[in-house]
Amino acid sequence: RNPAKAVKDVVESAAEKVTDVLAPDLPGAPGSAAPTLAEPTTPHEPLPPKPEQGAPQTRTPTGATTGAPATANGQQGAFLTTSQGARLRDTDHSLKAGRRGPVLLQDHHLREKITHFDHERIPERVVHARGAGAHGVFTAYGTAEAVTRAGFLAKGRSTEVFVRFSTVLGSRGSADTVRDTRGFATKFYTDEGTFDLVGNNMPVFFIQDAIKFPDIIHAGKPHPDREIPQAQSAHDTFWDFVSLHTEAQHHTMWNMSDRGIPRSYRTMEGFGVHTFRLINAAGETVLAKFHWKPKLGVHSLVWEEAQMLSGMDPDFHRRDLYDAIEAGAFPEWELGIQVFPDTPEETFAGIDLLDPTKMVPEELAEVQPVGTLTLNRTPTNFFAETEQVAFHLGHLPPGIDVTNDPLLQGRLFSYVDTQLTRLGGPNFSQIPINRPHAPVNDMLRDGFHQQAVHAGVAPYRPNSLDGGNPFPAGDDENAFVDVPVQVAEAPKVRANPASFDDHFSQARLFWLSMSPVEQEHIIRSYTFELGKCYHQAIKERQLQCLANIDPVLCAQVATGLGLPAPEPTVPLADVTPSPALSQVGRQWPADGRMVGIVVAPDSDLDGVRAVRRAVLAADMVPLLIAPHGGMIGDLPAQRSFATGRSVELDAVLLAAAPAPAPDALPARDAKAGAAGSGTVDPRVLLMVEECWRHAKAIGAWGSGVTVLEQAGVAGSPGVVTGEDGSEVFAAVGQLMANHRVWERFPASIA
Ligand code: HDE
Repeated sequence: RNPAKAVKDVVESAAEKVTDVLAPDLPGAPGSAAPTLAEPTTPHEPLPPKPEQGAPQTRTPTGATTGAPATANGQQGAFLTTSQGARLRDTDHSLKAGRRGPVLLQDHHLREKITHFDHERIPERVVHARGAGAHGVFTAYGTAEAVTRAGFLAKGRSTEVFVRFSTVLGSRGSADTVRDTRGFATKFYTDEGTFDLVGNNMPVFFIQDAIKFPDIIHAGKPHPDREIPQAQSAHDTFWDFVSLHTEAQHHTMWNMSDRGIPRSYRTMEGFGVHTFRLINAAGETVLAKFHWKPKLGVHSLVWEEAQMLSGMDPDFHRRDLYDAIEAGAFPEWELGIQVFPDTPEETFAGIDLLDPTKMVPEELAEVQPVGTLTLNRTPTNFFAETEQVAFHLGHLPPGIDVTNDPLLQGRLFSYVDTQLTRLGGPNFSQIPINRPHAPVNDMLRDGFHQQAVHAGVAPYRPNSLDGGNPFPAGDDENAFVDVPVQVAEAPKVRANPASFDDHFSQARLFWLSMSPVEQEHIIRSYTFELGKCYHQAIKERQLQCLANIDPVLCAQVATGLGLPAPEPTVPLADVTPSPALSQVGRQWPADGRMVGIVVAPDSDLDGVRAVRRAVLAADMVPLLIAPHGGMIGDLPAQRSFATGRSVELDAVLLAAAPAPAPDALPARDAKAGAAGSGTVDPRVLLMVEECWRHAKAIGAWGSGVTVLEQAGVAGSPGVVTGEDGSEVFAAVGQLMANHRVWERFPASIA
């Protein structure tokens, strides 16, 4: 399947459908004689799931059957029933003693319906509550075969996957575009047992030891007294903790960078963070770190855009993911591994591989591609799949093992434990989305919500009553290997290795690897977040941390806060920057990008049609924005000036200079009475101003050029004009491959 062509077909057919819906001879259309849509009265079977949207399969036999269909989907037959299958006549009225009388206690249908509703909500995840998931497939290149025996990484092997992306701090209903770390958790349903790679979009973590996890999360979550702010790190308790517990400084730097506000899940990198141990067929081991590389490149929002989106479209990332998949523009990532020799020191190039606050720059250890992940199916039911999916680091196939990273070790305990409360008991792996696709023959029995009807009498080993079943796998029968790593003869201590004491060198490495524009964004986010704190002592303490990372960074933030910049208290680390960490200076495919085209009835509609075709041919998505909804000539308006806003767009093209529509608010300049202004709808001017501020490409032709002049952006970088719309779009498309018109951002420290 050619995703590029698929997007084009879907977008074109969607545009046709818009036209169809608006055609007057369809039911419900204005002027149509046809009846409006009504509830059907003839009984029929439930509607089938959307095409290609079946629930996850299971290959796990559940033992003896009770007679219920193995693939029961919860909805069968034409008639409404109770949960026990008794048909019902009425679900709209309670059973009452007379039409005006009291409701009777005996109304068992009412009580069943309300009781179930009362318990529909389950506890949200204590962290990563807000998320979006999708199904897909992972196909291996075979390049990892030399270092791991994991079958799903063997050449050409395809494995079904479910991925859940998330923010960390916010509640389940919080906005997608807040400044935060993003979760990137992947469940590989391998035929040797499920493998969960439960990573983030940043390669390092706040803390080195799992015992500090409740502390960092309590500090980041809303204040316990007033429960504000929601899904933000810009508050006193967060900065109190990270400035005291300085091992958090490296991760905090990533949060304050553009990585904290991704443009899309599709443009995020993913990292396993910890170092894992891989075992090959010969029993040899290496240490390895996992990386996900997005095919569309790493791309972020700008802070004002992110803030506006939190109000305009709190579901921005979720919608983007689903829209892309449903349009056939399947998001793709390449899985890569950094491989290190498995030495007793567990270090590489002087970097302690067990310290999760440290990364290994790609320039020192290349990320070797091992396969491609393609997300190609949205969930059928959010709760059943995205909400009930349960990841766990201990879900490991033969060929992948853990290391002694103390953060990883604590996580091995936490993830099953949390499901006991969240999913109500120990049988969560029987929930459809969590069912392994490998045969399961465990000896776990009973417990809340047991779904299986296990056969046999001997769920223990050894036994003779069940014929000895289940049997342990022999050496050559691909069992999980616990690598017999030598454990040091050492006293029990609550202490870290000395290398864990370096808290600033990699934060400095990250800072020095950024382009001037990215550094400016980092300065602004520290200034914003610390500016939201009330306690002076916390701001001063964080400034001290910044001084230990880089005096220029510290001085700039101090100026913004109106505080003196302290001197470093530790020697500044001598580090080599890693250019791979910067998002600037590279070109990426612009597939799936949104191009707004502002049109009006007097636009050159043939020109607009040609531009629309050119946008589709470039695998981007054209959005026609017009003074009103409905049709502009024979073209459907997808947004009106009332519903469209710049933050949804990656670039804007102006094919008109529309006069203020009746629903427009008075123009700012018109109020001031400025000469020559006020002839363009102020919402169009605002759109252009915002696109300019957010460093997006802008193009105009014909009367559209007037808009650029009135918005005061004509002639500036990344603003293209011409006689012909298609030529203007060609130039804009080139600019979009850079992601932003970077030179438009001020870079005060350049
Ligand atoms: Fe998690 N984490 N975590 N975490 N984590 C959870 O598990 C925890 C950490 C990550 O989409 C919880 O099922 C501890 C690092 C993701 O369902 C919980 C520690 C990384 C998700 C938990 C960490 C992550 C979680 C909450 C410190 C990146 C969402 C609900 C030792 C490598 C998975 C749940 C999803 C979720 C505990 C640190 C990633 C409570 C104790 C480091 C992506 O078990």
